[in-house]
Amino acid sequence: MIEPVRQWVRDASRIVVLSGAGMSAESGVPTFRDAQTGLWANFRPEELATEQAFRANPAMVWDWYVSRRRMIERVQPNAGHFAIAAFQQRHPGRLTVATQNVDGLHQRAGSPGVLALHGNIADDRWLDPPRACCRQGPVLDGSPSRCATCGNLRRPAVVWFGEMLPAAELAAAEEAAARCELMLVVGTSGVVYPAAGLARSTRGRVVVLNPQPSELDDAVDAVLAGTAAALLPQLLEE
Ligand code: BJW
Repeated sequence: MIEPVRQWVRDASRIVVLSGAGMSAESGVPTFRDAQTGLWANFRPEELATEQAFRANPAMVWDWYVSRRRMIERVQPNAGHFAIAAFQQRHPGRLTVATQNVDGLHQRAGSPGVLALHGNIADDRWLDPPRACCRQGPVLDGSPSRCATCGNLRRPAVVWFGEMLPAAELAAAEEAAARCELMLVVGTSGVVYPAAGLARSTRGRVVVLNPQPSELDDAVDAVLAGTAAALLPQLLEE
């Protein structure tokens, strides 16, 4: 099946890559719903990646993000990230990356204009709208920094369940999806919306790249059963 998809890549003047956690699995970043270690092994993402979970136990959730940040700093983009970035450099303006990943690996591989739909784990922001008094205090005992005056907490600048995606990135991704001739859906279970909806809304061809079945398989033109680092170089390199 790979040769027809290679031909679709050659024919398409506008391509979208919609990536999920499996994109970074071969860099050593655990996926969400396969993770066997850490908090993901004991909590469902819907229980942990929420404002309510952070407010109920800020130290636990913050500590989990600190450990993930440290892990991500130590890993490198893989052959899949690099194949996408090299294609974009050879064909400026032809391929847009919309990613659910917060790890920054597409950007570190050299992809320009990445649409980071769920934010960036390296950044943080105020939990409540900042007041005049809000100044970042020291990080103590692994707990998030808080304003010494009003107690407002710093939190990771990622998108938790029940929160809006960044409006500009989502609008740009929706426009790219609406206009593309080919969408490569790489390494996502396809259960989280509105990101998964991008694959269902495009009128272009849609191809899933995933070693396991995903929720989107019923809605697409082809499924390539394989990994991101193995398949993307075969599809995108000339
Ligand atoms: C490989 C591989 C290899 C492994 N190569 N592949 C419509 C219907 C139903 C529900 C909703 C809906 N619209 C909105 C909702 C609610 C909710 C939602 O989607 N819920 C569902 C769970 C039912 N969505 C939201 O709340 C979103 N916000 C929103 O809609 O705002 C509007 C609104 C506000 C208020 C009220 C109502 C509406 C926000 C979603 C935020 C998701 N956040 C997280 C955490 C980010 C921060 C962090 O990192 O900590 O994002 S959760 C987690 O899931 C993370 C991921 O980006 C996301 C998707 O996971 P992903 O990437 O698919 O990973 P996995 O692990 O699930 O899958 C990995 C895949 O890789 C697997 O298939 C493997 O086989 C594969 N694989 N190795 C290729 N080598």
